Parts: sequence; C-alpha cells; structure tokens
Amino acid sequence: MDKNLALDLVRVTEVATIKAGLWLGKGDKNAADGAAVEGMRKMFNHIDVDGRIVIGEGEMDEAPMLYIGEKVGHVVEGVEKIDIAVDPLDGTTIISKAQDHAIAVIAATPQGKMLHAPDMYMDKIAVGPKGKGVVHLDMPLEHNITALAKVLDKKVEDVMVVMLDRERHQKHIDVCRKLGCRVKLVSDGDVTTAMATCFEDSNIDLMIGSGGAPEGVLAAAAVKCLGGDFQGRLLPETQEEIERCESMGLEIGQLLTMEDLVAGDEVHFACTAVTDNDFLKGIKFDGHGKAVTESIAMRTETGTIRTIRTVHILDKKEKYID
Ligand code: VTB
Repeated sequence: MDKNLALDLVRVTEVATIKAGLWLGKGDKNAADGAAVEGMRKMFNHIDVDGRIVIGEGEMDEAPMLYIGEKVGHVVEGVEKIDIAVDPLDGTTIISKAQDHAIAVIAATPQGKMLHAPDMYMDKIAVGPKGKGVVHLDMPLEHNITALAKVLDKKVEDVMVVMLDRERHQKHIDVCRKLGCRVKLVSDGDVTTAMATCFEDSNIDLMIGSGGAPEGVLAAAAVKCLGGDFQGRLLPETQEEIERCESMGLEIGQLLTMEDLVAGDEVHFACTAVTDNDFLKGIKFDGHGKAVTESIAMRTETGTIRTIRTVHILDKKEKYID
C-alpha cells in the first residue's frame, strides 16, 4: 500500500478525541463514548478509503455506528480495500473521571490481515524491541522478567511491569513481589500500556494480564509498528464464546502470535491521547475555542513513527465534520 494511511487515520482519531474530550471529567462515560463514536464515524466520510470495520463497536444489531461489517470512508477510484479496527474510546470510565490512559485508536491493513477478535477476554503480553524473542506468553512470569532484565541490562528490581488493577492479576503481582521488581497498576486502558513498553523513556518494560480481545489486536498493530512483540490468547468463558472461537478456526487455548493477530507488513496505526499516558499528553481545551491534541501515526512498511501535536479551531472543525 503506497499511501501512508496513518496520516489520514490520525485526523479521524483526533476528531474522536475532541468529541470525547468534551465529556472529560463530566462523570458520564456513555455520553463520552457515544460522542467519540459519532465523531469518528463522521470524520471517516472525509477520508479517501474503501474500508470495512472488522473490529468495532459490536455486531450490526447492537451498534448503530462503526459496527462490524460497516463500510466506511469516501470511496474514490483506484482506492484499495482495507480492513479497519477501531476503538473510538478505550477507557470510557477513565475519561468520565479524567484519569490517565484513555485513547482513540485505529489500525488498518489490507483485507484479511487482522484477526476479527470477538468481544471476550484475552491474556496478553507486550514488550519493546529489545524484549522481542525474549519473553513468551507460555513461559513462567519469573522467567520472562529475569530474561528481560538481562537484555535490558537492568537489575530485576528495576524492571517495571504494568497490568490492569484487577483481582484476577493478583497471581502476577505475587510473582513480581517475590522477584522484587516494580509493578504499575492502572485502572483501565491497556492499549496505551502495551504501547508504552516500546518507548524507552516511558519507564515501562513489560505489559501483562488479561483485558479485552479486540483491544488486544489494536495493541498488537501498534506494537508491530513500534518494533516490539505482542502475544495473546483468547479466554472464552461461556459455551457461546467457545463456539465463537471454533467458528473462527481457532483452537481453544491457542497462542496467538503477532502474525496471527496482525499479519503482514502493511499495518497502519493512528491514535490520539484523550487523557495523558506514558508517551502522549491528553487533549487540552484552552477555554477560548481551541484544543490541542497529541497523536501518533505510524506504519510498518517504512517504520516511521510520527508524533503529531495539533491545534484545533473548534467551531471550524465542527462545521467541517458535519
Ligand atoms: C478494561 C479496559 C481495557 O479491557 O479493563 C477491559 O480497561 C476489560 O477488563 O482497556 P475488565 O472487564 O476487567 O474491566 C480493555 O478495554 C481492553 O483491554
């Protein structure tokens, strides 16, 4: 794919962020989510792509916009057909409380290259470029942390492991406590924490634990562009979820490598920080009609990673989107 789609997609994550940002700290997560979805959906009409949503807000009958299978984009002649994964707002609770790690995010590939991850839990591990080939979801956590410390040339005590602050992760915390490494617990939003492993100055070395499977694919796309590694395993809990995995041709318990999650070398990724994270500042409204966002746009083909700081004139933008 010759075109750098990520540069277009970032305009879409910016709009989702502006819309969601209007609900920052207002205690209404549904309104924030709805606004992000609507903003993202509308902005797609301005982007020249022939897109099909493969990871979105849900099945057609449960989501009015950005549902799985929905066509998005302004189709012009000669434009390539692509698959699109979106999360207009990862961290709905976070934004309602103005806490860190909320993000608007999109990944795109040629058709058939992204796992259509169903809405269930996924066990995840993410690591930056130096840890690629060193950690493995099937290896004990002690081993992963020790091996990672070695390649990072750090003491085990200084390795920072991040995970969602959930009771189900107590077993991981226990291992970390025994080893003496550092643990960062975040309330929500594990797309940004997976990405943070790839930024050396984030002070995050390893991301582990279970969270949403669709967001796992988005995180894998980001980590692939950033040169790190991501592995996952679907965790079906009901008979229906088990059948869903089987219908996708997946074995129960199968390890999903980066290639299984996001295949090939034509991955485009864009995200905009709704609230602060370990590598981007969240949206700021100046109170006088302007907002500033920070985003990342990147693609595997060239390996370019762009950090984009944008000033938005809100009333002009509003007219443009509608
Ligand atoms: C959340 C959210 C994550 O998964 O934790 C969710 O913070 C599922 O976990 O960003 P819970 O059911 O325990 O809340 C994510 O949405 C994505 O992995």
